[in-house]
Amino acid sequence: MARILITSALPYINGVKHLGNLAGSMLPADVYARFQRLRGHDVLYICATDEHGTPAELAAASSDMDVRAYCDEQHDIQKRAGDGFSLSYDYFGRTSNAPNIELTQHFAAVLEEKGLIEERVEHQVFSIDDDRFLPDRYVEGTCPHCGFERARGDQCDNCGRLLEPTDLKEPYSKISGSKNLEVRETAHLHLIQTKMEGKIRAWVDASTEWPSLAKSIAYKWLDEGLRDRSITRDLKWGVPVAKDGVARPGFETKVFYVWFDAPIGYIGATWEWAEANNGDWESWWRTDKGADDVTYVQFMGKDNVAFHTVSFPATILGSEEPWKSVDKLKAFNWLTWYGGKFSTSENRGVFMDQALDILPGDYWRWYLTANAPEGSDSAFTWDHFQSLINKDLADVLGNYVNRVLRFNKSRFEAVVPAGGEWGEHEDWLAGEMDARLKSAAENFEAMEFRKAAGDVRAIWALGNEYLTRAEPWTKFKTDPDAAAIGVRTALNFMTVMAKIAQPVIPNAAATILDALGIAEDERAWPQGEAKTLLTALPTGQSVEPPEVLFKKIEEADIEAWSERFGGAEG
Ligand code: B3M
Ligand code: ZN
Repeated sequence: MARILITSALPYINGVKHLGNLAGSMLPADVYARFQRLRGHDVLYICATDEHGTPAELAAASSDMDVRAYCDEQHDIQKRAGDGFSLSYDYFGRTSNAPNIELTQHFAAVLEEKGLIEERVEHQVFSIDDDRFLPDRYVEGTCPHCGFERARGDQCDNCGRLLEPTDLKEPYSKISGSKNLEVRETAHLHLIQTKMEGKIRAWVDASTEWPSLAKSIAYKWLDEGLRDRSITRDLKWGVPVAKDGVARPGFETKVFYVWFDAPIGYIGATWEWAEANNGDWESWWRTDKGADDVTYVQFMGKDNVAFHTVSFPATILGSEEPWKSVDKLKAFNWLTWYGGKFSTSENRGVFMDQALDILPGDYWRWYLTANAPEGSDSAFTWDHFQSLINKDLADVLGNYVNRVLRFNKSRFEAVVPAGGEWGEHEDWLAGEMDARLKSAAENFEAMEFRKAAGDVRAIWALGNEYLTRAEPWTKFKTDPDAAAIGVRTALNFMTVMAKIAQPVIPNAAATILDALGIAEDERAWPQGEAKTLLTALPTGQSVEPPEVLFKKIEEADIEAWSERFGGAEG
């Protein structure tokens, strides 16, 4: 039994995430966590809301709420959305909670001792009317590159370039609209990443188990050369720049930059988990306290990779303390909405809460896994969604389950029938199943989710092909024993079909396993001889058809949803 620590990028607090965010971090992390639990491993899956920084303050202000109250509310909303998608976090914490604050201040202190943090004077935009500095998104103005008039202080949404607030032309305050601004000098803490370059590169070189997307992004940043960066901001909401409860002189009105404390939040949330569950967080994070046998796996979208392969390692490695660092980093491209961006304001795309309004979580989980943006970006379209759901879930899986269980009920009194002998059709099924099962396990293990879903689908399809060969329907009248072995094998195979579906569609899989009378502790990933797996159900065990597993998506649904959320013409 291995110990596997899994984290997915922490969803930012300013509103419910869209399906693309789900597809590129939380969902694959969950699928992987479920798979590894089914394999019998000791898994800890940690996530949290990322709560600090200007976007949180601005979102709270525009809802007319105190920022803490806003974060409390949004945290609960995101927690509920995660539950609706059956995200099986062992803990869903918050970066604004006490453990993360303590850890962030600890790391800053240690890094400073090691000579990796320095105070440097910077030029910052100050608003005279608001009587405060305007970091990041608090200032907007004209982009110096493309002339876009509402560029934000940290980035231009039109040309995508990263900006400094002082780069903007005709700047104005996002708070009051005031143009009465000036540039003032103020001190900030800087993380001296340039001193860490060699160490980080050596660590990336040694990280042989990262999938290629993460690795290539890491090298791109290293090759461009690391830059020292400011890790504090003139804001109220965030981790105070203090040590042991005492504010650092000159930093009374400053906090740490959100990207400094957010990844530390993985550790903070594990600490929260430990407090709530009487667990030992250090045994997952400190290699001197038991974490040397932990495999740590991270999931995230490609825009977050630099922060996890350069900045966070600078914190962790720079401390020279025995912290666990990532072993496997799985990154994703974008899920697009018809090739473009998801956007609430332009009514393009489905957000997590809306998705659950129209269909249960399993439908989305299947689509987003089978269509994971792995090798390249992948586009969501309603037609594609409809066709995957109707074919894979309703026809191939759902229809098989229904046909077999209904036939068994009408002909064999809803119990696993005895009679008949294992023969050539069963040999055929066992052989095919064996090869596909191995491939499915390898692909889940390698975090190749599209391929893994393809194997799962191929195994489901074997069931239908077996029925065509064994023909229990036709044989029943002339040779009831031949029908019995056919149905019995089909039922046994159904247990396999459902067990391997558990990582991706846990609820539908549970419904099938319940119908087959499989106990909770007998639902592990199927391992061992194919023939043993296909003869495991005790004859005489009662098996009842479940309610319809998946309903088909109709043309009328597609029309209504395209209208509501945007579609081809959008
Ligand atoms: N909150 C993801 C984002 O909002 C960011 C991830 C943090 S992971 C430590 O883009
Ligand atoms: Zn621009």
